Amino acid sequence: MSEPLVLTSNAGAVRTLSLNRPAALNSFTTQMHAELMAELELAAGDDSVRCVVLTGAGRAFCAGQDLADPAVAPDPTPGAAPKDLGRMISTYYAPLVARLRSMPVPVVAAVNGVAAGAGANLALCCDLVVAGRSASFIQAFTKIGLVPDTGGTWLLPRLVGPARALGIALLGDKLPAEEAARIGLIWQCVDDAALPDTAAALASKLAAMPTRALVATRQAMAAAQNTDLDTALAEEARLQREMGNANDYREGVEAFRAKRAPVFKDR
Ligand code: T3D
Repeated sequence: MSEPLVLTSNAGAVRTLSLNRPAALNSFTTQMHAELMAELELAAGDDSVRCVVLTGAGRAFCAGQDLADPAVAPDPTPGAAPKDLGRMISTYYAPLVARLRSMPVPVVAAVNGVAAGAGANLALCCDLVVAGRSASFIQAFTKIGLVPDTGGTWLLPRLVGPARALGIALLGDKLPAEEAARIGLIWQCVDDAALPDTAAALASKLAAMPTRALVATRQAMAAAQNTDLDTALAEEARLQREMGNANDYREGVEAFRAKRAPVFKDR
């Protein structure tokens, strides 16, 4: 039997998913898409999982679309019909972004090496991105005549502002992890050797927090990017009403008043 293209492991309430095509820098085939989506669905539906970590096996995080895949590689035969890349995006990459952005638990990207093309934006879709110092982010699309996908056009300007976003996307240059952290593209850059422990500690911390409040915070912040202040204030009131009715709020306040650590259970 062939090896899974997404490896899974559990540590307490944290599930780690590792993209596993190291010889091709974990670039996406349709099979890897299917396995990743299936694992994300499993994690989403499993109440014992309170945080997901996404990483890559080997020296890369993910090099984006597998450019050797006959489904997308241009056919060199003169007169051959072009491949429908729009279909690839709407069938695979767009649902992947939607799945990640609607996960019922926080998702941490542990970027262990190069993250290029759709691989870069896959990482940036996650709630917190921590990268090893030797990692880099490359909006490789323009280098091969494409536009950013996997949410890049939406994410980049929101993360680093329109001027930097356009420069990063137009030039497609390698952005080292340290620079990515400095300009606010990612949460943190750490020494390579410290990446696994740093990501694990971050994920354990998130797993022990009130999951519903974390997820509602993600959704509210994303929604507020496209609304006016009055709409954002109304949404905050709606969400706070919802949070106020949940067990985690009662537990949080009780624990604070009793000067003990809270035990959050809602999901
Ligand atoms: O097409 C559609 O469906 C539309 C959707 C598009 C989404 C996208 O992601 S488009 C962008 C696709 N990705 C890229 O353009 C990145 C291509 N890769 C690179 O530019 C470089 O490999 C890296 C900068 C990522 C890393 O460079 P380096 O020097 O560290 O490694 P390398 O030697 O280039 O690659 C190592 C191996 O991985 C090599 O194979 P080999 O020669 O050892 O057998 C290389 O071919 C393979 N590899 C790397 N990236 C890909 C890949 N194989 C297939 N597809 C890749 N994307």
